[in-house]
Amino acid sequence: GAGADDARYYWRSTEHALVASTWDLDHHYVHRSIIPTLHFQPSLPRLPIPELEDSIKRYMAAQKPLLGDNEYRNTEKLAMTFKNGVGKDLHRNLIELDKKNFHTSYITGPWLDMYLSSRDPIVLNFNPFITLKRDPQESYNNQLVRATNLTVSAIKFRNSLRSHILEPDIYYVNPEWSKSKAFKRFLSLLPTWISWYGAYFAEAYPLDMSQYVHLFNSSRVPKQDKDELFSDHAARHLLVMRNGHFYVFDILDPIGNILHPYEIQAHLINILQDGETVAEYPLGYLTTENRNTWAAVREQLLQAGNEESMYKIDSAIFCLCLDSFIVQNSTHLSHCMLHGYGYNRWFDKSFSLIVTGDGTAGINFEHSWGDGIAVLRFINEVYTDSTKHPAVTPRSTAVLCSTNVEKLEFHMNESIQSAVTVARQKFDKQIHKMTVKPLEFRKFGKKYLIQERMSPDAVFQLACQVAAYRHFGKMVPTYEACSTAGFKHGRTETIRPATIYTKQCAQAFIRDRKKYNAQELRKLIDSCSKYHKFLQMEAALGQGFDRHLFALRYLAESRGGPIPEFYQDPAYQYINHNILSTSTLSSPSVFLGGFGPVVPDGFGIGYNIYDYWLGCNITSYMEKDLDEFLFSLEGSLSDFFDVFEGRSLNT
Ligand code: BUJ
Repeated sequence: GAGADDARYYWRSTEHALVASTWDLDHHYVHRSIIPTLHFQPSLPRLPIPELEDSIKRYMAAQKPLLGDNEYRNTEKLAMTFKNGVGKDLHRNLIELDKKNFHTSYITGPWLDMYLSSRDPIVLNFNPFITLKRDPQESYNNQLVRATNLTVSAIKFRNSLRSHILEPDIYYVNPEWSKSKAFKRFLSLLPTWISWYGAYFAEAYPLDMSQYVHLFNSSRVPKQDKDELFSDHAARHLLVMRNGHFYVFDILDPIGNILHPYEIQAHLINILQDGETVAEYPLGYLTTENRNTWAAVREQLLQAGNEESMYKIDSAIFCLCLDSFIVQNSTHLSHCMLHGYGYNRWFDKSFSLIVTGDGTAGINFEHSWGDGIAVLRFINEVYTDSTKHPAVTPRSTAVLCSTNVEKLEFHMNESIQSAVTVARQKFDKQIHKMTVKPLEFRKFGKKYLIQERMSPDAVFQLACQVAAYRHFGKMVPTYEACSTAGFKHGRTETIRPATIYTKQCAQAFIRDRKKYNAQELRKLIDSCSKYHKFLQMEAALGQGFDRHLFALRYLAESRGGPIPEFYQDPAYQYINHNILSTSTLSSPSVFLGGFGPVVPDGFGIGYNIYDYWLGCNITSYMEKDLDEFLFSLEGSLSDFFDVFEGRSLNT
């Protein structure tokens, strides 16, 4: 391992010397938290298992707007039979099991299993992306400079995490004083078994930090029927992809210090110069395959003598993709980050940092190991650190002294080559079917809605419901992701934004447009907003119904007995066929984000509500429908604006 041996560098300007001399130990961390990273972990509350009675009630309430009277009655009958029979038994079992697994949550195992057992390609179906804003100093967006700076900051994040000096994730209700140093000192003095309560009394909610172990040095490995998560935290190398070629170099020395940024930069220059033409058989395509197909080809790769190279890919700290093209517009950007051209990605990696030719940067992540909150935290820290404390400047071009980059060469045979060709053909076909389009709505944003005493999230969700009602002529199953990271090993719960209130509102805005005045419509929006806020709170507290019913079904399956009739109800299957799959995140460092539809006839809706506007980015396999949906969505939002302003609707 090469350390930061300054004697081996030549500098072209005094600025380099300045940067180099300040490259001391403190530059190995993003910060040094007063509170240790895992301080709250032992005293985090456990994810509650809702009462079965409550879950059934919530389930029936969510079914109501989706079903006709007869279907509803039938579903109700099945639900009652389940609740009083086999469901009761399963629920009791689930509670017993949960008591025996005090270290985790009831959903952790089943949810991970759900991801790892799915045989669908992970690209488009599971991996989301999040794109960073550009560096505010335009010259720092040079691809090499930005890739170096982001990489160094990412490694600093990793070092902080490993040294337990990364600030724990905390959700602050009153950030002013509970974020103060004095309060943090106080919390750090509390013993870990009680620390959570200390924070709780100040309305600061510590979040689960368990997912971060899989952020670095990790990969999903394809296996027949069920994939595995692999990590090797001892590995010190970075994986870099360029035009489908694979390169690795040690980015940490044996005691964990980051290589000198100039050395990292020199390695990246070396890679950029080497990988100029696209690899003949880019193995990255294989990670876009059906998982069983990929698992079989992987076996062949191992047998053909590629064990060491595969290990280097899987154990690398993370994957840096240096793309060779320039981003044209935000649609092109979404395509690039969500799936790229296939050859320059390794979708199995826990995450890949992608930097395009013009220095646009984003993350594509594998979803089984963790959720949006952890990835977003990482992105925020990396963005802030790389822009406030950049490791290299646009003028610092180190003269090459890069001897430690290894290009991975693979032994191929005809069968492997044809597997790559087939994967490529399937991938190309699939991505061409997918459309993605953004929408910016400028008439109002968060500030306006709060002033109108509306929940911003509820208003956006309602706009989707009204648009869907107009588009499909009925209410459709809708999923909104909600984090349950407030609990030990919590993951997510589903909010169901299609409700009897949103149905009534949708009918008023679409079907009975002429019948209501602005005041009446406002009242309808208001009830939707209140109910949505309530559902949101329930979900965040682990009091939804989706995960509970999912876990009971999982238990029934793992017992090997018959699947209860309740789950075979077409209505149960329908509500889980989420035509609208939605997720939001808000962050000052994020420019764009998105994910694929979860059903062939649906939309994947990523959105964010900013202070003075709101935006969303929607994916679909039906281009014409997407255009119409976007048109309706904008129309609904404009209608709401008219209502808020006291104007009657245009007809
Ligand atoms: O629900 C879950 O358990 C996980 C969900 C799954 N699903 C995506 C299917 C809902 N995963 C997440 O929610 C993580 C998603 C991370 C990406 C979110 C993208 C948000 C984009 C906001 C930016 C839009 C701005 C547009 C401006 C024109």
